Amino acid sequence: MTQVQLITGARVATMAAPDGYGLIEDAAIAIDGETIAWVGSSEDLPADFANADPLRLDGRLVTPALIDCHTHIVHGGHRAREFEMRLEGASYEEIARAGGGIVSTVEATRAADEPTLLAAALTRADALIAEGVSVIEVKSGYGLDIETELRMLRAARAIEKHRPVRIVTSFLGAHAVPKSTDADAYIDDICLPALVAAHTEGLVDAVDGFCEGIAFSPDQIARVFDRAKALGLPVKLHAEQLSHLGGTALAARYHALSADHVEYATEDDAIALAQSGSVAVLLPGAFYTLHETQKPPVDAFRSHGVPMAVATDWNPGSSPMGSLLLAMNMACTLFGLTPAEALTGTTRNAARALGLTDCGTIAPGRRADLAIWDVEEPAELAYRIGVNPLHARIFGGQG
Ligand code: DI6
Ligand code: FE
Repeated sequence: MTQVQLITGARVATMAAPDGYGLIEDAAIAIDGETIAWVGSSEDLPADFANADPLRLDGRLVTPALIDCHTHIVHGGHRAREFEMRLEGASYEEIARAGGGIVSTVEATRAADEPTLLAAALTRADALIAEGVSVIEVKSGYGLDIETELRMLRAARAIEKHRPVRIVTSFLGAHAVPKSTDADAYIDDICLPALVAAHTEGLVDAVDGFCEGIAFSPDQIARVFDRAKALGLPVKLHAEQLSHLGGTALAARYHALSADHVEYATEDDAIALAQSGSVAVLLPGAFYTLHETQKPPVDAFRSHGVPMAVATDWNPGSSPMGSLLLAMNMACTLFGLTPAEALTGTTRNAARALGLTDCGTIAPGRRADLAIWDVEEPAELAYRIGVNPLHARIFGGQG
């Protein structure tokens, strides 16, 4: 990789304006080390940034590099049989209650050592990086015992030692109740000690949970969140995915970074998220895979000013989807986002959903994490299905 210092002849979607793309025509971007030093119209480029050998882009579009703010890319095995069962008529909940679903991935993940988990995760990270992704959030939650939860998080952290990408971890011990265990006992005896051990090892950037009839109640999640707060960790929640249980309101009470899925969220939930400053993370891959019909309340999010992000939710059960561009397309076609909202959702608002303030827009002082696309219009990124127009990616100033 080579150091890039000046980009010229670009069409830049800064994503830094309050609405829309923040487009600059015939733009230049000056980079100092890992950081954006200047962005603007080429004719205004200060003389000190002039460079005899710029990277000339011939009108290509530059956006912030994409951010996938909700994934489960560290896991063992796959669930193709479950896919078949659903097509034969079984529901996600029925499969979960019959011992399939998340619990079957738990078995495969427990059986995998760290190098095996890492190798599979690197393949998945590569698919995202190939689409211009620079930050990937990765969750635990397929261990459900202390040792495997820690192993998953170690594998997640190791990704960035092997690839030019930034990893943000979430501890998701409260993801499912292990077979023949009581949910409350699991929280006390395994989930909370695992969280403390993982935090002590520096493996946790945020704490997540699955608040659902087939997983944990709001009261149980609240106990996990209380421990997170005591450790000084931010929280987020899988909330209102399959039913309305009050997870979104709970997340808002804890000033969560985000509430994710939120298909069954109400207008009151939207108001609560707006007041807490939490991001609504939309996951159309799970909605599509599970043949869901209840759409997230996008109009209420808009009217109450809730920032919306879009992510893959890449996991082996409800969203075996390795394309963030496809998630953007689905967020538009299935949930009615505009292409500008979808791109905001995988850049600026995705950074916010991870509590990151140094990326997600193209502005002086932000990290030089950029995606260069062979497209004319920013809307093209969400428009095509299964087409990857990435020309190049710059990560921390290196291209
Ligand atoms: N909701 C999801 O979409 C994933 N986890 C969750 O809580 C699904 C995980 C899986 O089915 O393996
Ligand atoms: Fe998820």
